[in-house]
Amino acid sequence: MAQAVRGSARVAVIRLCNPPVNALSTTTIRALEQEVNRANIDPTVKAVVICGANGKFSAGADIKGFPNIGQPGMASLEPVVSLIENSEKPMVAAIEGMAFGGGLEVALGCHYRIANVKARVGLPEVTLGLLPGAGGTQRLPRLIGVPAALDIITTGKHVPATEALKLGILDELVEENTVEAAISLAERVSDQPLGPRRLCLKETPKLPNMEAFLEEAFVKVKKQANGCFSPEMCFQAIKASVYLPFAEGIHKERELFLIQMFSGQAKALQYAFTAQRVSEKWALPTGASWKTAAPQPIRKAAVIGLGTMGQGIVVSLLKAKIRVVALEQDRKHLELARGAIMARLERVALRMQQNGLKLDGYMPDLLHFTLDFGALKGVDLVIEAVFENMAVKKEIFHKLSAACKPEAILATNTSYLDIDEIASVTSHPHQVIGTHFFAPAHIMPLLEIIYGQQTSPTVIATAMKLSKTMGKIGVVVGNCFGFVGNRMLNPYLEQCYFLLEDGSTPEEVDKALEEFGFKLGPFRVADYTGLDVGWRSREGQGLTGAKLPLGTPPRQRDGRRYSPLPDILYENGRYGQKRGKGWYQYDKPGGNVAKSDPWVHGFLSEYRSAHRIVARTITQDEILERCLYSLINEGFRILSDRIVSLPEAIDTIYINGYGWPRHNGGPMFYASVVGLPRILTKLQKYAEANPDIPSLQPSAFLKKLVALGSPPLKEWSSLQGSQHSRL
Ligand code: HSC
Repeated sequence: MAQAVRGSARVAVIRLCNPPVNALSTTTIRALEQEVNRANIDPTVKAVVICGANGKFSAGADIKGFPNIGQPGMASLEPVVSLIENSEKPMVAAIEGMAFGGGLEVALGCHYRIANVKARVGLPEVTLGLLPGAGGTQRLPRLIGVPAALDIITTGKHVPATEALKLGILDELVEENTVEAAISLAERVSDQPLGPRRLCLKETPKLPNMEAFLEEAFVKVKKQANGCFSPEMCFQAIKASVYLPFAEGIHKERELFLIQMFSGQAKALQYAFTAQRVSEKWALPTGASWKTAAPQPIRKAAVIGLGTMGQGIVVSLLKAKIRVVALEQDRKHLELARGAIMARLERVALRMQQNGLKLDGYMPDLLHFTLDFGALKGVDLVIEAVFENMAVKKEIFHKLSAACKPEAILATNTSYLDIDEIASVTSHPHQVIGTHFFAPAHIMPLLEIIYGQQTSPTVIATAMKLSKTMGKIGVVVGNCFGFVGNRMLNPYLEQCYFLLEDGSTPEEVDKALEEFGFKLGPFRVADYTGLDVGWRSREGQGLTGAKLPLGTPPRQRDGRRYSPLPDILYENGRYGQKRGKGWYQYDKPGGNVAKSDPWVHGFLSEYRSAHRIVARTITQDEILERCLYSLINEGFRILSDRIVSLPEAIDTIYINGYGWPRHNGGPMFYASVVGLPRILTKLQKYAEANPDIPSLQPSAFLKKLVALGSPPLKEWSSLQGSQHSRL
């Protein structure tokens, strides 16, 4: 609801009120329209301030109402924005918290915009597969020019108020009492002419080389979009603001908005938005949940093991203003880590400044380096980030159990090891939890939070709260080898290697998956992260070639097919980019421009001849089906094992931690779009042709869903069995 509140003798205040974020639902839009009309005809009102309840202007159109768009009775926002703009009384937007999407469009209809210094503005519709549909694509370029509007609209970025002021989106910033400041601004301008303040009457500023600029910008937008259509559509609408009169531009915007609203990509992107929020609401089969468990405060944390992951975790904690004790095993590693962390902190501070974000305090002041476990006495949380070796981790947790206070949370950054086994060596196993960060840890948004058999709900709630404080997306998952993300990755990677054995090249596999929407294909990712990482993990599990018992037939292990290809490359010194050669070649060690490597092609043909494999041409469809369907199949197994019960959790993990293209909604959503019967049939076909690859055998849960007539994704969790869990 929008409420009218009398602000002063002459200024009416209209407050958008639809908790929690004042989303613009049909009811809110109608109420806003009614209040604007009322103010327009009230002769005692000289000016109007529009603000939002509870310190938030508005997060934009109500996403939950999108399925009803186009249906009778749905309100339209643009006419109300025009009503505001065309009012004969000055309209002032008082922005606190955020003005996003339709919220900012309402503010752009106002004649003046004043904001709190901590507010953020933006047009994030593109991230929902849409474009701003209430005049944003026509008014913003008129206000700040095409280059800046393109940047904001095609990326959907959140713009801090300080930057928005510099760009000219805002007229004034205040530290506090935003609404009062808006009322006094409204009083000051109540007799000023409104014509120059109406964006619909302005022309979009033209650049001298407008056409060339737009051509170049289009190429850039398309490249960055990676197969997602909405940035391209945003571009088209902004272009219309340059060449068409305002009314025609609005018409064009509407036309493009409706095309997008009903597209598959918009559905996938809106699903991804909701899936993330649904996944954050965890609940255990015991009934404990985010509603019942209260988090403990984390004021001081420790990180043990300051390799690349540990360094990133330290930076993430510092960014969240948590004091950190950083511990290494010897002086040499400690000093190396100190240098690397300080350099990262400088880069973070610089980036924050460039983005107009205020730095409260100096991050290094919160950091203490040590070699002494005794320094852990007062910490509320320890995150262990040493290399993946169970014996080493157990030794550390045994020490931690003695060194830390009993209520300290002991977290491990393992990416696949058993949390219960690690917890078993401590005297407080209920305080032990897995926090699986993704590299680079201070940048990647995902945090897999793994609970063990004895982990207490308070500890889970604390890990989730910490994740939010660090600006990450936490997803709670059960304990199994590889948890969710890496467990699903295994069959996918296996297929990538088997495809090379069967006749594909790394380039073909990467191309197929990059065209599907991954930013990098699996072989380019391997070169980037380093082939040594995978090798060490396999070595730890006794799975590298050198560890095979004598006489074991190659490409078979315990009756199952395996591919030694990545081990052979690693053992040939091909570590990836860091060595200048891996699945590709690079101009120098550390180079990042991948070029085809004749050595790799020659090696693959020799390998095939040695194993009497007749190479065949493999289509892009087969590459996609084998890689993606085997990954999805493992997702169904994870659901039936109740490692998570909601497919949304798997999708959130894959989008935010594994580069799955968001506009495809995540693997389980994608499966529901492709159709479960098709996935089952293809898996059956590939499993029959490859009986020694068990991961291709269709999961029992997938078969069950198909037998039930492929119910929609939101019903899957209720079909997993009687012991229903929200995880
Ligand atoms: C738009 O505006 C289209 C317009 O251009 C044209 C429209 C024309 C047609 C109009 C016809 C009607 N709606 O994220 P959090 C909920 S498109 C509904 O956990 P945070 C959210 O689901 C919109 N609900 O909190 C959650 O609910 P739950 C463009 C919304 O502090 C709760 O609020 N705007 C909602 O981490 C808290 O959210 C955007 O894309 C919305 N618009 O982040 C902004 N926004 O408790 C999307 C949030 O039931 N929102 N909710 O789970 C965000 O980015 C984040 O939510 C914030 C807050 C940064 C606002």
